[in-house]
Order: sequence, then C-alpha cells, then structure tokens
Amino acid sequence: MQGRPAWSNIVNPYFGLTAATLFATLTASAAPNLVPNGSFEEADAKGAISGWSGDAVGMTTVSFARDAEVKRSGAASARITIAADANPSWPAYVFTLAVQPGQCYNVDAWIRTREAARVAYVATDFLDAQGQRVTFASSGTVSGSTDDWKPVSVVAQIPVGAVSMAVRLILYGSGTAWFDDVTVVRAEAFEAAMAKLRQPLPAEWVTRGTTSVGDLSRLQRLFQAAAKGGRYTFGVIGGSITAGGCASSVDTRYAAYVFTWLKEHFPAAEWTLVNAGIGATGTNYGCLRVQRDLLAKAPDLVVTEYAVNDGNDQESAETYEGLLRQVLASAKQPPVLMLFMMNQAGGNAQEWQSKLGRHYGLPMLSYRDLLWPEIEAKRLTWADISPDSVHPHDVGHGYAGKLLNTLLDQALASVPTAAVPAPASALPAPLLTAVYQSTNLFEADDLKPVANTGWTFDAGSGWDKGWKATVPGTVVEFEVSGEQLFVSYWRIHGPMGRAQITIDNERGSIQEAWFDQTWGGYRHMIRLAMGGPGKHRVRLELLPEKHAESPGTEFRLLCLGTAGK
Ligand SMILES: [Ca+2]
Repeated sequence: MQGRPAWSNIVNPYFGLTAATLFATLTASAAPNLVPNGSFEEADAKGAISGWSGDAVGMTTVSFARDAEVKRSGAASARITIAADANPSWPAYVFTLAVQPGQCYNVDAWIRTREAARVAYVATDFLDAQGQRVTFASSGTVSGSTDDWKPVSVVAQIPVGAVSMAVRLILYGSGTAWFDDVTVVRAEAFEAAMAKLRQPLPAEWVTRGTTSVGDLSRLQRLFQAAAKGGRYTFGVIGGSITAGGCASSVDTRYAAYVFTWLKEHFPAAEWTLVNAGIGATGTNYGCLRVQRDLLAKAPDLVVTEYAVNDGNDQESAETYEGLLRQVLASAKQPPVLMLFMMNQAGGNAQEWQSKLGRHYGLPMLSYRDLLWPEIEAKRLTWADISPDSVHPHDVGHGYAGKLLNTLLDQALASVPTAAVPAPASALPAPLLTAVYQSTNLFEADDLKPVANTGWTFDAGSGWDKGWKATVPGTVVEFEVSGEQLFVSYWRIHGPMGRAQITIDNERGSIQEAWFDQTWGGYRHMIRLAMGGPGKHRVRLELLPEKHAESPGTEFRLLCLGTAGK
C-alpha cells in the first residue's frame, strides 16, 4: 500500500464543506446495508471480527481487536492500535465487495480516537481483476482524542476497470482508533442521474444555455494546430466550483469533461490541465493572480468561472475585464470561454459579465439558463444538482462540463479547410476600463513594511500566510504604486477585530475581520481608489473596537494588490 496523498491536499482549506452532505437527498433510506457485520457484533471462534480482515501492510507495531468496552452500538466495535512509529503506513480493517463500473455507493462510518497522532478515516479502494488498485476515495479524518463518535462518509463511484471495492477502516500514525456502524449503500437515484448525463443534452437546453457562440476563430485555430499534434495546456480559473466543490473526485469536475473532450478529439496532441480555481474569491483577486496562477503556464484554451462569486455590477465587471484582457493578450492568444454558474436562487452575475463577453466576441455558456427553467418547471430540483446553496455535485458539474463541450463540438464542426489567421495583436478598446489589465500582487511574504510598530509576519499554513496584529494601536505601513489598491484580509467567525486603512493619510476605511457565518473563513478583498497614479503610502492600524460577538481583536492582512500606473 503506497501513494496516498498528503492530507492538506484532500481537505480544501478554502471552503468549509465536506463530502458528508453529498447525495444525502439522493440516497433512498430503504436501501440495504451491503456490509454484513458493519457493527462488529459477530466474532469468530478466536474472538476476531467476522467478515473483516486486519491488514497490517507490513507494520509490526499495529494490533487489531474486537473491542467490547468502547462501542457506539450493540456490544462491540473494531479497534486498531499502533505503537509509536516514525514511518507509519495505512493499516486497516478491510471488507471487500464485488462492484461494477458506473455504480455509486454511500459509505458511512463512525470513528473515535485516542491520542491519534495523525488521522483515522475510511477509504474505498477500487480494485481490478488482478487486485491492483485503480483509484480510491477517502472520507474526512478524525485526529487526537475525541470525546464522542464522529461520523465520516465516502461517496464511492466505481471507475472503469474496477471489479471490487475494498472498504478500509484506516489508522495512519500512532494511537488508537475505534470504528463502528459501517454502512455501504447503493445510491441508485444518483446512478440514474449520472446515467441520464451520459445522454446528449436536449437541443432546446443547449440553445438556451448558449448565451453567445461568439467568435470561434481562436478555437478553430487551436483545433487546426492540435490536429497535427504538439503540447497544449487547458486552463480554468474561477472560484470554489472551479476548484472542485462539491464534485466527489477530480474526474467529475466540469473541467475534467472538457479535458476529456480535448484528449478524445485530438489524440495526437498532448494535453495538460491547469486548475487555477480558488474558493471564495472573485475577479478582484483573479485579475491580480491570473498571471501567476494561470498565464505563467501559457494556456492554449481558458475557461473563466466567476458568475457566482462576483457581484452583478460594474465594479466587478471592471476587474473581470482586466482578467479577460490579460488572458486574451497572453502569449498563446488563447480562446476564452465564459461559464456562468448560479446559486440556489437562480442568481448570478451574467447580466454584467455577458456585456464583456459580447464586447470581446467570447463564447458564453450559462449553466443557469440551461437548468433553471427545469427547476422552475419542477422537472428538476436544486438537490438534483447541488448538496448546498451554491456548489454543484457530480451531476451539476456534469451538466456544466457537457454544456461547455457542446460549444467545442460546434467550433470543431465549423473549422474551415483554409488556415485560420492569428488574432489581431492589439485588443479592442476596453468596454469599461483597461486599468485592471496591468496589476501587481504582493502576497504577505512579498510585503516589506516601511514602518511597523507591532505587526508580525505569520507563515500560517501557507495558504493563509499574513501580517498579523492583535494589540490595538499597532500600525504597519507599506509603499505601493498604482491607481487602485486591493487589500485582502482573513474574515472568520473567531477572535477577530477591526483595522483602519488609510492611503497617504487620507481616505480612511474601517475593515471588519469578524464574520457572522460559521462555514469557514475566507479571503475578503476590498478595492480602494488611491487618488491618482504613482507612489502611495498604505497604513493599517489595529483598532480597539470590535464586533460585540468577537472574543478578540486579531487582524490578518493576506495580500495587497495594485492596478494601473
Ligand atoms: Ca457495534
């Protein structure tokens, strides 16, 4: 057993959602549990758990036992104990069942831990006829010492090539973990929804979901080149939907549908996917980071997804225009497809964003217009496509991916025999402004204060590195150049305070780092006019005032950005 990734790569730090809520609404409660001894009540003649085997994966410091003292239900649970070990592996209680590709299972279990140095969790390994692992899926994890049982779940979609699924109750690292009440249930309603997705989208849906076909010449030029082979990069940039929420795997995200389409239609070419999605961020951060996160990889084709995270207003459209201009003018002059997702109310920012798409002749696809009429007509429910208020699960991602692919089909069918000329080197005049085409991003570790009376750099977990203050009255100052300033700071339901931001000792703005929602923290970003081009001094002072419900006064500056000259 090898090759399980680091946990920080699985638990997305940018949004607080887990797979636990996935498909809850699609699971028939009457479906039978396919694990015969999931409560570990039955023991064999030697007292070991019937039907399950302990897989030590070569470790000598692991022990397995049926525990009659600690149990969530009935008379016993399954216990794994690992003595201190510097090189842990993934020992597990294992139950294997026969499966078929295309099936979907909800796997649920309860875990308790005591002094678990790393993590306990449940994984499903999908095995081929030779017993080799094709791929796997993992639940959330439990660590340390818990007071009570914690539920975990895995959505197991059986991939092509798998003939069996091994349900593994894993303790990784030293300590003790108990497992009880393991259930494995077929999610047949979900399977039916995914089967329907394998059919072509109805023509009427595609028509209304295609906001604009746009100018296909950049796509046609790419297709002419890719037909001859070579290396190409497909990039997506956007918020948490692009980052993957709430798809159950990398392969079921909307970007994967497009990626698969490209590989199938241009087998002579070598394709790479760059996913530049970051949850809870809009085009304000997007226009600052697009160079670093996407254009540095020289993409040949780009999809942008910001219709949920951006406001439907001119301020957001201005930064979106800056992002689009940077992509369109980048080295490969890539085609750009704009994707408009939606929230649970059928809302999005496509009214303002489509003005940009029309101005630049971009293909635009609307998931909202594809599916919202079905929801309004009650032929589809929101729960059929999403487990929360925004993020699509696999079915929703599938619809978005397939909608994008209908546009690619259309472009491919219309590729002319003569070579399509390169786009004009100069972009059209801006619709709103070109200020955000020229940006600079200074993440916390790039920021060098020119004055500081008590703010400290905190490397955090990397993604939340910042300049932090907790003592009211402390001041930090930075020197920047440009016409517009972006300030990003961490907002969370925690001990957070307020800071006053001034530019050149004017234009004071008070920012609140306390967040009333409990789903997690996010990178809040504001934009402030700096009063003209050139150099400016930005000053942050931690204030003594705070929100009444906040237990502290912390402020965490994540980055500064500038736009314009
Ligand atoms: Ca039990």
